[in-house]
Amino acid sequence: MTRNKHLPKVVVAAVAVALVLTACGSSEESSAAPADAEATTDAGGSDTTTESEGTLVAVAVGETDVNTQYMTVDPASVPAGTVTFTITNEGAKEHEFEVFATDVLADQVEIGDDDKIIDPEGAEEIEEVEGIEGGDTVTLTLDLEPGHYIFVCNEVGHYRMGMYTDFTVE
Ligand SMILES: [Cu+2]
Repeated sequence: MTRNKHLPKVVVAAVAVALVLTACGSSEESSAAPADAEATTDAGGSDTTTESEGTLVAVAVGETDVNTQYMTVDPASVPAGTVTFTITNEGAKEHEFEVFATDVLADQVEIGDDDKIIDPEGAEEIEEVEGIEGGDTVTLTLDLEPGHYIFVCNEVGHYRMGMYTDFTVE
């Protein structure tokens, strides 16, 4: 993925979130997903300035063709602490971003009859951002402990078509 073009977007998105939080009344219809995401910053989350973003990670999701989809993450390994994900939907379909803490590798998750994943035994669902529409970019800030994580999109069939990735917190 292109690295450089994500950096300005991160800043813009963070500023946009800060403005929404400050203004506290803007009637933008598109604020649902980012607001949900932002609300989950518990550890150290009292600080809403851009200084609390921590390590920046770029996630891209999209469709390669009708049978193939992707989820990429850069970098795939970060130090423990605050991590801000900028999730860009490069495709046309609606996607989601689910974060699980689990030892199971991203490509080893069982798929159920409904063509969605079955949460791995012992996996802890850390966060879920739904409804990321084509062309949208959302940010998600989490406080992550060391361990192995997987990210998946659990729209019907999307995991099977490749929309998952591993992530490590050192
Ligand atoms: Cu998807």
